[in-house]
Amino acid sequence: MLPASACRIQDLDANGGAAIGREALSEPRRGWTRAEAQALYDLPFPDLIFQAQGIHRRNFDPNRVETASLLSIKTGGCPEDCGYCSQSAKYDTGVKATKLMDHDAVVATAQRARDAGAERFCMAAAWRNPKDKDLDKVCDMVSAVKGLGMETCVTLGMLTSAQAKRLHDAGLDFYNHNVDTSPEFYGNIITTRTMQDRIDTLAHAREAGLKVCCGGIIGMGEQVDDRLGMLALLANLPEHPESVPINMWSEVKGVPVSGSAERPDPIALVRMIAVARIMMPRSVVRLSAGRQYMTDELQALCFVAGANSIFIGDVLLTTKNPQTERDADLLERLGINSALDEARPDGLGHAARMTPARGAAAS
Ligand code: SAM
Ligand code: DTB
Ligand code: SF4
Repeated sequence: MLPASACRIQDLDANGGAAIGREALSEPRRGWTRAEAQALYDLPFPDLIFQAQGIHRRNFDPNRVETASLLSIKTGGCPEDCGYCSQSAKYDTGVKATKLMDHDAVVATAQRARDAGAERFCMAAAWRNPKDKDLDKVCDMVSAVKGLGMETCVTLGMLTSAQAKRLHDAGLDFYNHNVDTSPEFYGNIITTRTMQDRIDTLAHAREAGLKVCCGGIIGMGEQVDDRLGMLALLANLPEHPESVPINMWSEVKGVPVSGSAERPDPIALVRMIAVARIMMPRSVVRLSAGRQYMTDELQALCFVAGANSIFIGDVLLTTKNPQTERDADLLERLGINSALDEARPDGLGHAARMTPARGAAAS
């Protein structure tokens, strides 16, 4: 359980600065209200970024971004009706349903991802929930990927406590299960499972000893209030998720959301990342789907606001992600270190090139 620390928005001074001790601002707390989230969100942009950067620096290396790689191990044909998703069998999106991938093909893909600079491997299946015989196969995949020295994550839909325990015993580090949006907007997007179903699965993952990866999507036609409601929901979970993916809706033709979606204002995205950083100071915030629409400058602002994880690889599940070369180039220009650096064939990532060898004259 998180310590109920005393940090409240009313403890911030008129400029959004910390009127209370710096340490208190870095402590995770629960009991966030939407009004507090809104007050942070409404701060003048420089004050908001200053706050977020301060908290980021007290909890993380500000010049490092985590890299994860995604693989769809079972694509399409899903019985759920998530209105944003290309993989629901309810919509005509052109995505073909496949069977669960072969074990060796998954492990070979993970190995390539590791060699290309991914620290974590996330395996996703388009299921409402896994059948026990499929879970056996996924557990074997998890153990093999863990054996490659990578962090492991899976996202398989709803889990029972016993299934979560089995995944934990197989060596799984993280379970990804998103709340997706605010409780109020949820019913506009999904009707085949409830928000409470999702909270229950998150509790089963936690009880089994798994770390939790939980976030949501913006750009589905929701209001800023819904985005902040989603952040308050995440920040008021019994424990903050260790990873918080913020996805910008990755456009898919043929799904209900495509009628109402409007791509979020870039500044609104940065504000949201900054508020997530302040509300969940020790969570890794992943700038997740939607980076293919973002300029380098927007991504740079998101990193300054506290985002410190990305998916690498040219595809996410069924939609595009920036080319790995573009990501490596961007991080290089920003002087941000990552495992992409370490995976360079010359072994001379940013850190190695900027640090003069001992005894060498700096030029
Ligand atoms: N079927 C499982 C489930 O939904 O729990 C796991 C896979 S599902 C693809 C995982 C998450 O990906 C969803 O909860 C949603 O947040 C995100 N997602 C799916 N389609 C997306 C899209 N088009 N754009 C952005 N995020 C998306
Ligand atoms: C998450 O929050 N984002 C990832 C991962 N968890 C599984 C999924 C993004 C999917 C984007 C749409 C697609 O490529 O189909
Ligand atoms: Fe199925 Fe997951 Fe897509 Fe929903 S988000 S339709 S559960 S694959």
